[in-house]
Amino acid sequence: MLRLILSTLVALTIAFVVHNAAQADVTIYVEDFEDEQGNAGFDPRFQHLFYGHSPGSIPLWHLSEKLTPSYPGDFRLFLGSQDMIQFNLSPEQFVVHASVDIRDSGGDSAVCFMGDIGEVTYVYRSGYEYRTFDASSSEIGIIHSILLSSYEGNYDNISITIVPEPNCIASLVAMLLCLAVFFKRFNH
Ligand SMILES: [Ca+2]
Ligand SMILES: [Ca+2]
Repeated sequence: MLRLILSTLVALTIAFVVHNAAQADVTIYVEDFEDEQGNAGFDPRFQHLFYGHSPGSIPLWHLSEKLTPSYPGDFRLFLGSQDMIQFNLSPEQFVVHASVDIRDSGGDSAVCFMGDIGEVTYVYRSGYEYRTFDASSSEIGIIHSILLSSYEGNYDNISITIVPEPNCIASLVAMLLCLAVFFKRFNH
């Protein structure tokens, strides 16, 4: 009977600690293309690198000003230009999920989520309503980049979910399992 109680307690402790560790350490950053004052601006945790041709004086990209609640600040890419986004994170932080809202007023807008073990691409064809596209590490591994490309697309709310180094959680589980074994032996 005592053994059953101890085992149950250990199992509950493991579940509780792992659950709380995972909950506490999950961070979500959202690039909403607005600064603290509601003006157009980039989030320094997202690093943008632009590619593409620029005929004449037409810019490759543009940040929309926040004008009204129905017109939130967003980001536009033109004429097949591309924006390669990477993340300014510490080496112990890993992106396990990413999403982006896309709308398009005249042509195809695409997003490619790139991970350690693969990538996934979505193309949104001429839809004026915002739609969310996402990818997770279960499909493509740890996510390291997001590539946007469009002729006339708007992007908003690029969201990344970050967890600490997987080893931290793994060591914690290992430590608790040792503790469980110890309790079981102690009880024999
Ligand atoms: Ca926004
Ligand atoms: Ca912001």
